[in-house]
Amino acid sequence: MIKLADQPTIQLTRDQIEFYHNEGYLVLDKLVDEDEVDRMREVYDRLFESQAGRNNGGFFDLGSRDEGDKPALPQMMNPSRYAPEIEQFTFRAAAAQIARQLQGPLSYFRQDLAICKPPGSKAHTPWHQDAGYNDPAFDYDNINFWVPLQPATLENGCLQFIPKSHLQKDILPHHRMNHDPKIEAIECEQVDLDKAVACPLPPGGCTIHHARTLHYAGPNSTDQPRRAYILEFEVPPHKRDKPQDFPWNHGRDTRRIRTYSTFSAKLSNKLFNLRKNAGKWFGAK
Ligand SMILES: O=C(O)CCC(=O)C(=O)O
Repeated sequence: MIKLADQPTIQLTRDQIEFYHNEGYLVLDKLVDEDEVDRMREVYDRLFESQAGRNNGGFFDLGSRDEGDKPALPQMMNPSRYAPEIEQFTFRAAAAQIARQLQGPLSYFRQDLAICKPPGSKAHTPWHQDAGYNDPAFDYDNINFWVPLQPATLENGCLQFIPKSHLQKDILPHHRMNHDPKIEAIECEQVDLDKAVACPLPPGGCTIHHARTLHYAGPNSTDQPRRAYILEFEVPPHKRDKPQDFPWNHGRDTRRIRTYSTFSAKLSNKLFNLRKNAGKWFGAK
């Protein structure tokens, strides 16, 4: 079983904690050291080169129909599943410490993911609320740590947020990107763009956002990939008195869903989840 590396403590100030709860996001200039970022970048590029997870629905194109071999906006679920050495880096332990300060002692790691915008990619990540992908019968207070492995700028697609958009409990109306049920990404229909705040970051810094905070990332007009490594932390979700309906999730027919539904993918994902939960129950931090 993998044991996470011991970590230096990052203590948020009271102002930072208040800012996160009031605004729905927070910017930290440093989550991990640059040498960790360099080591992580090597692993990351290897994983994207091999399209790890393609056969079980864990690697897909977020922003198009995903019909060819070269996704325009490649996303990988659970990169640490394919490269367990990621758990020896400080990303997860450092983020977990901060997550507990924001979510309380029940906070636990849910998953990691990675979204890479290739050089010159015109693909934007549409405005959305992460909870719009989840079960509409529950309220989620999950948080995402978004860590760039090179500078994140307006030119290569840093994250942008709509402050306070997490305060309203109901998820806003969304649709599948381009109204196309074959595309994974969802897009919000009500965004006040005048309120958008762009958050450029140095490598190894991070933005932290709530599952209801509206966010977006623009295209990458540079000649280098924009690599983002993302960690999600959860507290047990609350069952809503009245479930919402997310019509954008009905009739979804993406390549990811089709791949995910094959017998071998189901088996491999089930085994992965069993191993992950066993780690949680039997003491892996
Ligand atoms: O990296 C991106 O383009 C989008 C990231 C995102 O939507 C998220 O971290 O929730």
